Amino acid sequence: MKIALISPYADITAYGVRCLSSYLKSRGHQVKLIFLPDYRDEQDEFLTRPYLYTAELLADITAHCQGCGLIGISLMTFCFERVAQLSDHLRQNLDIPVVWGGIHATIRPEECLEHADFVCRGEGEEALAQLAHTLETGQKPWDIANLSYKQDGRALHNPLAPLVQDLDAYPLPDYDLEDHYYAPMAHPPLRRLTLGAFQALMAANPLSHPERGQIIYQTMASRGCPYHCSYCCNNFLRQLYPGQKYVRFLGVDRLIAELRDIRTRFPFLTFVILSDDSFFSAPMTYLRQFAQAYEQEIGLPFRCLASPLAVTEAKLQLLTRVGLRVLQMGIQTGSESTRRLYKREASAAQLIETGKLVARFIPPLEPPRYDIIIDNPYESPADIVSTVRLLLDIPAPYKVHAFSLVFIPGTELHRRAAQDGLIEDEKRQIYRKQFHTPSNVYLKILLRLTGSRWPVPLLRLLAHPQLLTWFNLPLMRQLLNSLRRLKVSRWVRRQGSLTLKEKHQA
Ligand code: B12
Ligand code: SF4
Repeated sequence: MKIALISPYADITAYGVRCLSSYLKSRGHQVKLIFLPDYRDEQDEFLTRPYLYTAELLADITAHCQGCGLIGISLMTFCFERVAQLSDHLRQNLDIPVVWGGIHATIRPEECLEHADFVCRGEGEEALAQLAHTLETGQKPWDIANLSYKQDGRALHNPLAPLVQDLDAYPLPDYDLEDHYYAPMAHPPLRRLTLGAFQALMAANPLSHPERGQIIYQTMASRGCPYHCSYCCNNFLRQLYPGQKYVRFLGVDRLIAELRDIRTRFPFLTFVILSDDSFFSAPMTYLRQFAQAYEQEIGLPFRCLASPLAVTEAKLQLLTRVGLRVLQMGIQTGSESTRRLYKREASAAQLIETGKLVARFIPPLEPPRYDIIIDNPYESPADIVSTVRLLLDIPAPYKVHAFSLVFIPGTELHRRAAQDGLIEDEKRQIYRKQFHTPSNVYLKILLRLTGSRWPVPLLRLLAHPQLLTWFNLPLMRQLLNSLRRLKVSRWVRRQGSLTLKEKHQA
């Protein structure tokens, strides 16, 4: 059967969608991949209204899906509104079943069934292949594990299949480029993803630095996370699989085979990002094997994520020796009560010790990236000050990424916030919320300065609760936000011009 798979994500990595595509191909199906990359979706204008596709783009996607036997769409929560629009349009204009999958479909299948014929919960390789097979052979798909659908207006949810433990059984993610299409900045018409267009789009990824000769390849060595932070999707997902091994790593040989394949296909990709939830949580034996093979066969600089409790000197030594250059680590808060709320296990003292340890590896490590969560309505100015103070106890340089807290549906924190009456309008507060749009811009700037060369005593003064409150007053907020918007629109224009350049190359 021919299946169209659509990715609404801002970047064309769409790892999960590519995994599905190659699996379907390995089961004898044909796949057309459609990417709708557009970094504008993170702009403030979409806080008050949904990001939707133009009528021309909808018509073009519909034309591309003609002749397929099944259409699959992937989504995270923040793309719900545009995916619903696209799916409704496809179902109105084509007589082809539409199936949704991805994290939001897993969390809220009933809501998704308002706009889709089928919903896949959890990992989708097997369910999607079986769905395609049953539809192709005229059988009924009612018994397929992980699938939800409606009968007589009632949503039915089939049981979940156990998690696949042997990830090596899956083929490499689909980077064939054949039958791959994209709409730059979500502008029609869809074009073929030529090698030149692929290169330009990868270079336009905010994590790439083409000016430094760094164009990224992003992938994952594992699925799952050993932690269960109350605001994170893993908190929801691991409850779906009680008693099962939740964190699973690819074999080193399989991971290296993928990277080798990518190097051969795309020699212009010069920097690897392992976006596993916590690559550092891999056992030392695994990391040793990885380091040896990576050094011998790949040798590119790389970036990965670590949970503070998983960082050890031995792991840092090993990985920096073979190319680890950027380490991203969640610090999230310096406040003891927020730490308990988040169910984060590392204490403030452990975070500072880990920060000091990491600092000893700069260079070859670049200044590490520390993630912090801000805009938490449960936090007092004193909690916020303790976060700034904790950061100031870690030796500079480092870069702070401040993310605005979103109550992701399905998580413990979402339940708590709903009970506490903090959620009035989910679309506005959650679905359209921009993780990068801080309500407290002063705090965001202050956090950025912590890892810089600014004198620590001055930053301690600037982190006074009174100042934090004062700069958070509506008028100050408006002023600071206008300045921030100027910066964001410059950035978006830059992405736009890169994509235009790519048009010429294509
Ligand atoms: C890598 C990653 C990214 C990358 C790349 C994302 C991409 N486009 O591929 C980057 C860094 C760009 C990114 C960005 C964001 N991310 Co992100 N990201 C991840 C991460 C770590 C891995 C995703 C992944 O590849 N997983 C592995 C694959 C195999 O799983 P999968 O994608 O879920 O796909 C499987 C199933 O879901 C299913 N499936 C998926 N699609 C479909 C479609 C069909 C038809 C079917 C049948 C099945 C199916 O089958 C797949 C294979 O088994 C996840 C956390 C996680 N561990 O999953 C967060 C995660 C998806 N991100 C999240 C968020 C919030 C974001 C941001 C919004 C954050 C931000 N702005 O700061 C942005 C969005 C950017 C944008 N505008 O697109 C949240 C989503 C929460 C939610 N409910 O929506 C997650 C779950 C993190 C978390 N722990 O909470 N992300
Ligand atoms: S460590 Fe990160 S990925 Fe893992 S559960 Fe916590 S927030 Fe989620």
